[in-house]
Amino acid sequence: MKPLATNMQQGTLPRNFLSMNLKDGRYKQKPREKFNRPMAGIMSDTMERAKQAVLGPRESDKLHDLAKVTKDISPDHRLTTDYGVKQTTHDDWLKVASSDKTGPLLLEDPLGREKIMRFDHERIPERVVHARGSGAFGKFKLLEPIPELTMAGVLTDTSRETPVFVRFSTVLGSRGSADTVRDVRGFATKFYTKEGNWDIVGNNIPVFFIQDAIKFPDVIHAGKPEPHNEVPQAQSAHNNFWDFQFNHTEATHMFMWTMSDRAIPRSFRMMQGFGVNTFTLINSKGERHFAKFHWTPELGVHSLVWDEALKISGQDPDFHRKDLWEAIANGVYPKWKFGIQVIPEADENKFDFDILDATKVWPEDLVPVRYIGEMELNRNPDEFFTQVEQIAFCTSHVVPGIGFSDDPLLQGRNFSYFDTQISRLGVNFQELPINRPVCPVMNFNRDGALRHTITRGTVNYWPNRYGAVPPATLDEGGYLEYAERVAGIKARMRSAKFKDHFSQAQLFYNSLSPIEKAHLTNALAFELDHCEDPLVYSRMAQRLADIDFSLAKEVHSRIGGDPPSETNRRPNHGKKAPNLSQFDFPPSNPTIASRRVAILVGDGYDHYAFSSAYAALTTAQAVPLVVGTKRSRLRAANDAGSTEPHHHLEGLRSTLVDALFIPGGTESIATLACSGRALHWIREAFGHLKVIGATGEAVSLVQSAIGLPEVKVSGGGEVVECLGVVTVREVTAGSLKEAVDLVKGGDGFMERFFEGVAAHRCWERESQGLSIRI
Ligand code: HDE
Repeated sequence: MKPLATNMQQGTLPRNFLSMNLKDGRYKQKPREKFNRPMAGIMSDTMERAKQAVLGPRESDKLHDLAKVTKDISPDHRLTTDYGVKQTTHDDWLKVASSDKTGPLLLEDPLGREKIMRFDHERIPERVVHARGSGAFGKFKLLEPIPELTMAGVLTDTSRETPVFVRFSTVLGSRGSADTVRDVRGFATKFYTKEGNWDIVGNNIPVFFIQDAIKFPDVIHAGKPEPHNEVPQAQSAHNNFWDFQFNHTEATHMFMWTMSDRAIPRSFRMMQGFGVNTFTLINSKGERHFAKFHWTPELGVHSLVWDEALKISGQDPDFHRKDLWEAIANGVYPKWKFGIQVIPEADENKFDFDILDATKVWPEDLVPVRYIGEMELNRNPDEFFTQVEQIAFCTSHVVPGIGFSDDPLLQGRNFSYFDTQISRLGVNFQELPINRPVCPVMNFNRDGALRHTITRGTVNYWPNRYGAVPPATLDEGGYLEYAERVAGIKARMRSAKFKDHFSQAQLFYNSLSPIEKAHLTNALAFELDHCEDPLVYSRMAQRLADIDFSLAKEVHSRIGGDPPSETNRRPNHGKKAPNLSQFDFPPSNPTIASRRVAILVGDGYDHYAFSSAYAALTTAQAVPLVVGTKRSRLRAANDAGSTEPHHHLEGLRSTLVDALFIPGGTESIATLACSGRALHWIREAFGHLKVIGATGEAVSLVQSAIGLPEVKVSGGGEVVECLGVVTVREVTAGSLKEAVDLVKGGDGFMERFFEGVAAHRCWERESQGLSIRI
């Protein structure tokens, strides 16, 4: 983002506007970092941050650790080979040549060979799933200790700040696929605790497709591109995925979640995270409880709308990656509350579902979530490959006080993650800087490809004549293996309760709001429309009748095929549970910080309205993006100022912003009114339920672009808000300046506009059937 000052210098601000804002320390503006920074910017910024990493008191143990291996590039450095010898060129292979003839290249050239051969081997295998992702550093703070449940220091010591790294991802797509596809999102957290690394390798959906790990290759093969032609990329909308869903009934609950809006999040920062599997907590008395882990975002849970998600996949495939980066760079750090659900060991069999079944939630009316901590992400990576790509999570990484359960999915995962890291990164993957614990590591694991720790001493085995590296006692913090009594027959089977595959699919569907149900119906109709085999989509319509017959009928009417039979259907039990609908998770503090707001202008725009809105948005830590009829400098009406837009109308699309503001100005509005693209901007933003603000002449432009008599607009100096369209025709100082108080519910133009932006979307438009005209 351009710094506030640049725009401020461009014209005269409304009197008292800035002084009033900036006196209020709450909205002190942090310097903005442009996403595509020039090289010089990167160097000085990285150097500064690396310096801070070494010296600064705010940096964590992990960042101190990383600083030891972090280098900065600078103009003071000179080019060398990897073996350290200075070189005189970046550009020319050693060759037999003269000034008038270029001859053959010499194999002798160590610089040329090193450069090309290093490049040839730059790629490592991408993750078999979750290949596409991005991540950030942060900290975890415990707010309420739980020593009665666990002895884990990270969950008992409130004086600690535990460094974390979080990687978010999609599941099905390859590393270069688009961010906004319909898919589950990974939410994997590595806690660098004083007792070793603890990884919660979770998703943004609380259940999974399968109950037993042995089914994982099948569910993934079915979802990935089909084997004969390798299409489609990063999509579940194809025959094989839905064929599997029909034949594998335990996936029913999960596919209902992936067809819901949870699978198209607005931002990684606006998703929940779930450990999914059942873990255990062990206290210092050796008592054990079953536990599930939850992350709940402070910003609330919000999604894209499907048409928007589809378009963003083409318009900005890095949308989520940039969103996370931009928010952190702008100092608007995303936060999540950390919660636990706990069931005492003695109550394991008291529920009508098996608490070790990962296709089931623990309904929150039966087992409430207790929020005990919070996590903040506050630092972008320095280098993507060595941090986001090389981070290696393992569900088996737990610390004393945290353990596994007999959840058959978790048990299999504990094997799989360690195995996959060995093939992806090599046997010494835990030595990589991003994976190294912040506590001492010592054992007799040795050698292997790319070992780089040098361990001195004459023995590498136990027991040894020196008694070197003895095991830790429990008092010294040794991991306590919970002495679980296990009895049974050796057999390939699951407990009886695992056989119920439909009750919670119904519970989830029943708990959604009407809008979410409509979106889920649309998603199923979209996906099954992409299946060419009538057997696949006809069977799926019948399967939906096991969840809800009206849903099955509606989807069938859109996709065709054999109609679902009413006689064979499973009755819907009608029960609901709290906190399954994402509407149950509004923001804890409504804010417009980090929301992207486009300001549409042409030459002759109303400078007063423009600069008031720009300043108010900046002060509120939103991201104002000036979108002009062209990107070269535009002048305001009466030469009151000028602005250099961030984008032109073709360069940025309405899909990439959260809201739209259009200041008046006769000439500017006349130009915008003649531009099909500008009209599409307004219609599309309206169709995607985004809040639109307009002042002066822009009011009529918005009115005619939308063309709906239901949308009432201002006729004079009064501020009118109708269906998320906020207008004032006669702009006075009074109508704009209240913006500082943001979402406090006043009557000023900016307050009403901000309220709408903070609410994410105007759902009323959709419930009135006014949004599907694009
Ligand atoms: Fe994963 N999963 N998974 N998974 N998973 C991987 O590990 C696997 C499952 C999840 O950002 C792989 O490092 C099996 C559930 C995330 O690096 C692999 C089973 C949940 C990530 C693997 C599951 C997840 C992975 C691929 C069934 C939600 C990305 C690369 C038993 C709780 C982590 C890698 C990152 C990654 C195996 C099921 C979440 C192959 C066998 C359930 C967030 O090891």
